[in-house]
Amino acid sequence: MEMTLRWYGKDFDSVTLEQIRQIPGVTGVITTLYDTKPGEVWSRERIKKMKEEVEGAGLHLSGIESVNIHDAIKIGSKDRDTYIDNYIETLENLGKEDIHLVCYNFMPVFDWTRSDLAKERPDGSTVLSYDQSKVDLIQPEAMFESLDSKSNGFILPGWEPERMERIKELFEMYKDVDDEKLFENLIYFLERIMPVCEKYNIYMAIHPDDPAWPVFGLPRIITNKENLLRMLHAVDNKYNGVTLCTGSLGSNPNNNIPEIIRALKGRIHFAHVRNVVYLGEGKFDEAAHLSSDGSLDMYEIMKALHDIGFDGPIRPDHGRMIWGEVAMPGYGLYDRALGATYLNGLWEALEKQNK
Ligand code: DNO
Repeated sequence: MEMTLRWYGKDFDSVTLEQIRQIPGVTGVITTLYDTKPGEVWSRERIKKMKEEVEGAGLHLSGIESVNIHDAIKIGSKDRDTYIDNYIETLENLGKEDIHLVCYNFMPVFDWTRSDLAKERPDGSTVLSYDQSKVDLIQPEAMFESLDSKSNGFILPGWEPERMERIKELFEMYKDVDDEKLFENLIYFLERIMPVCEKYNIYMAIHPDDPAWPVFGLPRIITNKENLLRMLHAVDNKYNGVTLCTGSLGSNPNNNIPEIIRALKGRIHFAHVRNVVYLGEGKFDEAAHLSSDGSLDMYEIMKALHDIGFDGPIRPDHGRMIWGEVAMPGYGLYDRALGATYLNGLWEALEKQNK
């Protein structure tokens, strides 16, 4: 296991590589070229520069989150092959620069969705929160405006303004795409990219849908154990793998995360570990990483990862906003550093117990 932190790049993140380097036990960074658009080819020069910057700070570039997928690929429109060709070129350039992990998602239109970016908890910290009954009352455009106005001036991943400008058009394009169609389009994409992944040893790690159910009537297919296994079996290649995100899967209490981890043995290439407080159907708050602060048992989760021999990058996920920090919601330094330290502590205990 390699403990990492997500970093958006110095033009987009309030956290610096120097700060990340000082979190005990964090040796890697998961990053991206945040100003590229889905469908664009990432040049080898830019990838090289990004890698040098991370390595220059004494850290390892452990993987990319995300290389986003153009909607044409998800919709399966006529021009999808052009965008898949571009994606393949990006993968080639990453491979040539010795980068071997790519996290992506296959959620239509939006990436993750929340109804509140700064819900106050009793201790005065603020967290991201979701309430389906609130989401049911708003239109996607209004949702974007409300999230954008509360993002502390940061561009939220998956909620880029350019994408939101086209929101009506995008919904229209998805009108004939149901779960099965979306699944077929995912498989088509994976089959086309597997040869380049094999050639350059690039592990693809799909991120689960967040929350783990359809939002705004759009299909969502990476939501539970059955769907994850279906997708892994459909393209039964070790390079077709998963980002095990405990918070996304954990938004649905029917998902037993340790059981899912065991079922996905060998195909989890990246782990996002965080806690959520389940508040009733379609309703949850994010929480500190500690088991006692939320509904998930972090010891059992780390134990399952340890038991299956997980050896990929792991990262604390969304943190609470604490100690007056102003940062991208979910991505401040302080609470994620606490999370990393806690997860490292659990891991050390598991290692020693199993010696
Ligand atoms: C949210 C993240 C997601 C994730 C993408 C992966 O904070 O977990 O935005 O990076 O879904 O493509």
